[in-house]
Amino acid sequence: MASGTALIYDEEMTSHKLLWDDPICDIEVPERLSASYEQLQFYHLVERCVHVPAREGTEEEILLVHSSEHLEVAKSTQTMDEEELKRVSGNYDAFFFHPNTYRCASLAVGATLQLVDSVMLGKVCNGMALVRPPGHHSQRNAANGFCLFNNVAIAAEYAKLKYGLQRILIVDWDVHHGQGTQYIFEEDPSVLYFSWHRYEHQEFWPSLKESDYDAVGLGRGKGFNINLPWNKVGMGNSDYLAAFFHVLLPMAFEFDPELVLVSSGYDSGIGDPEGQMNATPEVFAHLTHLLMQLANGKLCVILEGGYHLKSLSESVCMTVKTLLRDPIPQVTGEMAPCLSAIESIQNVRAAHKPYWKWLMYEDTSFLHNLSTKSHLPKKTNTNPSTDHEDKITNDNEAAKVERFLELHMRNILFPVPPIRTATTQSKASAYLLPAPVCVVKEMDKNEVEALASDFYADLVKEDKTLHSLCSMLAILDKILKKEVCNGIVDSPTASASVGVALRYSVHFGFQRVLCVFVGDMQIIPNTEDGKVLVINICEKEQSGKTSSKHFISLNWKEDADRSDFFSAVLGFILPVAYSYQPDLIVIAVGPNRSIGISGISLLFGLLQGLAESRILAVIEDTDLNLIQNVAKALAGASVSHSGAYVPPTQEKVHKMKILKDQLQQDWKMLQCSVKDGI
Ligand code: X5A
Ligand code: ZN
Repeated sequence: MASGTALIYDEEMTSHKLLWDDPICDIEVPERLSASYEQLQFYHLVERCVHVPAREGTEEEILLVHSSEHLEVAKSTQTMDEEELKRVSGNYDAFFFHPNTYRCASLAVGATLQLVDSVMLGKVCNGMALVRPPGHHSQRNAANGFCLFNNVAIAAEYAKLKYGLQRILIVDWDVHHGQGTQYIFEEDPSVLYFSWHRYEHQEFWPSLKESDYDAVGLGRGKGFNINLPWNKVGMGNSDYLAAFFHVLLPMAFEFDPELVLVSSGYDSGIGDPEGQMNATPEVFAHLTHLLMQLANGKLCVILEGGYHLKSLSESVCMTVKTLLRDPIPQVTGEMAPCLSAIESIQNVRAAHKPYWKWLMYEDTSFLHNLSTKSHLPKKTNTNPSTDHEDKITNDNEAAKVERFLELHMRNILFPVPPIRTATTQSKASAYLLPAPVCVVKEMDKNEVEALASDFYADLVKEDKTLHSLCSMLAILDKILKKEVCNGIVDSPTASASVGVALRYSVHFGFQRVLCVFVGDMQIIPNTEDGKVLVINICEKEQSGKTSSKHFISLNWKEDADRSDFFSAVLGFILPVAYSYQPDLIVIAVGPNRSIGISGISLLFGLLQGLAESRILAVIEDTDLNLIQNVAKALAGASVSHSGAYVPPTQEKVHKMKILKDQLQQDWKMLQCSVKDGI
């Protein structure tokens, strides 16, 4: 299996620059690229990546998407003087030509294709291309919005042609609508295009009707264009994550792409003068990590916008760090999407209901009279949002953001534990090697007694329990001391082990431990102080135990070969987990589990986005295939889920709805519609 992360950067792409005064275009500066690269150097990320050289895109490649007229105009600018360049630039909405623009745009195309080749040929698993000019506004026959050639669209056509791909997902997290990309793939069911964008009821550039949520694609492409318009500025981490949980990810898993391309604009990040949003750099680590669960990890990230140099470069670093599989910093801020975001999410879900099986039984309906619709004429640099308190409204505040980010990054970044996964001499260890694994010596019984006698006396009734505690505690101790990131232990008495693990972690000082039980478990830990949140996934309802804020019972039974658990992971477990913000996760897989291996692998893969990726897996199931898959997921390998997604039955959707209604006041990331419960 491929490993490694490609990084593509060519200094020559900094030569494209604005030669005259133009207040609209003057933010698209060469320093965007050099500052990003320098910050990657500062964090020592460059040397950890596989350096892949850029190349020029060929005319044939550019013509995969663009007209020959457009190509000829672009080529002709190479020999123009400033006056002529200015005149040609004036033919487009927000574009400038420089004599070296054609060369740079051609390198941007070629760099993107080099990245696609590296990933598709298995030289690396994923990667990022730092390119200028950007691409997603560019259309078949026109430059637009700082974009000359549509790098990502060309890459998608190229991948279809060269590698015979049938399903490609494009995720456009730039704050502007990539209308160029939408036009190119509108009728194409083989490319699923997702874009969120600042929209403000069509008042924000490019102010198009077709950027709204009801533009779902045309003809055979119906259902394969997803627009999530933001009608307010100030959207933040929880709004972006809610969009992924409740819109993009379920669609993406049902679509089951063979390759994921990201139109990666960071103007959706805090401090950006265009976006006026509030998302902090670590959210891009989470978005990246979530997308790494698709297409067997084949993820190509291509730079688009991003105009606040500090915000841009820190966000680029968070993205690359995540591609390299470093543990992920906790996302900061209150985990609750704002009302306006929920309204947008509700509307796009309603618009797509006819096209996606997972939405079939969801009771989605349009929200036409948007409560947040502004009737005021738009003024720039005002404060239109009432949902968000600390947004960036002027240059002075943009400088404040710079200082904020300096401090913020120091607070959230932490040293990566030297070893990723710990295990004891066990079934799991064989599968982990030669990954960076530490095989831990069991604690001896006296040590365990000294360490944990306060916690386990009532749980330990047999010698075999004590024995498995020795292994578990040795590993947990290394996780708590940050010597390793995660660990896996097989235990004949998983519930007792978990009971002790939870008490030990809380005793150690952890404030929020998320504990997921899969299968039959006997001992249900005490959750009363809120320091433990239990999600119990079992076949039958536990007698006398109904769900409450910190004990959630999800009755779920999969039919053979039907992984309908995916929708519960994406739409329920993940939102609850992100709302809780755990600092440690314990996952126990017991006997008689009602969930298949792909569901469990997905759970392990996704939950690594939380708790700085600190996970203890306690496995009682003796299925070697299961142990191997969990070990792989913990070691950071991308697990293939292809073809595994099956939408849940009506009965299960109904069951989940009842739980959601009951819990969405406590765990606000569950909210995805306005009429129930808000
Ligand atoms: C790539 C990108 C923005 C164009 C804004 C024009 N373009 N007002 O972010
Ligand atoms: Zn943009």
